[in-house]
Amino acid sequence: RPRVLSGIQPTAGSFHLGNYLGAVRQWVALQETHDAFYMVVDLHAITVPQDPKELRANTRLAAAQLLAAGLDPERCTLFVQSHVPEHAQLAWVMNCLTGFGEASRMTQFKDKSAKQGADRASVGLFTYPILQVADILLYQANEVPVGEDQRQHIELTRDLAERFNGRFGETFTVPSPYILKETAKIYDLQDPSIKMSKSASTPKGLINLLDEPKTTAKKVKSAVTDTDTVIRFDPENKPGVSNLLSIYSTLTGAGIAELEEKYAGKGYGALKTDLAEVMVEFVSPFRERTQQYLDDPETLDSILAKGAEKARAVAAETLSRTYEMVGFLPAK
Ligand code: AQP
Repeated sequence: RPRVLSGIQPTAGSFHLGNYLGAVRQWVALQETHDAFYMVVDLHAITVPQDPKELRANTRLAAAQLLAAGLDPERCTLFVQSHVPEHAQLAWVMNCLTGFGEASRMTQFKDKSAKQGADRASVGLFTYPILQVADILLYQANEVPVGEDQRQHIELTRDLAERFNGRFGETFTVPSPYILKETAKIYDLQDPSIKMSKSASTPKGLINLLDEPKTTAKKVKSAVTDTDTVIRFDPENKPGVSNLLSIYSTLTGAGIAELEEKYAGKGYGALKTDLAEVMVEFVSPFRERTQQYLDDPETLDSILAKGAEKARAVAAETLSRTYEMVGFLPAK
């Protein structure tokens, strides 16, 4: 079976619709066909300041949401990144292989550090993509299911894997991004020119999966569209409507053309009312299942402990081979 690896940050509490449609939904599907490793990336979370208590609670909350979304610990390996120390260890080796200029070109760092003020951004935020390289290479992943915003980091992973293999000998699998066109980028409901994101979106533009279903319905109904009335998939000229159609289509399995036909001659109101209903039907059981996992932290922690054990077996082997290739003297 080919292998997949991906991760999600525990920082925001609730996952948002972009996280789910862009990434987690694919994770659930891929556990059927792939040897799948999924993790809650708490090491990445501390690249920006975190409250320790909240970080711990949000890490459990992220794992509970992944299980609620449909990850099955019998079918995939689900773990917390800091439970597998090899991530930080391989990241150091990868840091030493990366050019400063090369790391400086990562657009996510540029965007995020610009928001924080360049002097306040941590070195961790700067090297975040290189930790991500280590995350992926440790598991010899063939594919990495992510949203479009991560494409550049997967490119860096490919470059560094090839560089390492070229310099020290064949060690790492060179991975490919797994990005579904339809859901590669879910847009903000109030400003469809930007991606839906926990840091850039306004509360009204961001669908948090754990919001009250009532709130979710309200946000969908007040989504920004355009002054035209035609319901047509045309991301360039009608980004708001197209975003709603993508979301609707993915959540229900109805094709875009089918939806265009269904709503021909009807107003935006009808589309939004129906989509609000679809969203409520999706988020209500998701919220309940998440709560069930949170109510039983012992079971949750034991799932994560088993996951970490399985992950470490693979990670330790790759790290030990990497150390050998680099020329570190083995400890007796
Ligand atoms: N709007 C989106 N559309 C499609 N995919 C998205 N992803 C995030 N936003 C969208 C994908 O979700 C996965 C997990 O991402 P993350 O752990 O990096 O989450 P994040 O970066 O904290 O999410 P945000 O909201 O994008 O955070 P900020 O505002 O900090 O940048 C990834 O696969 C990502 O591609």
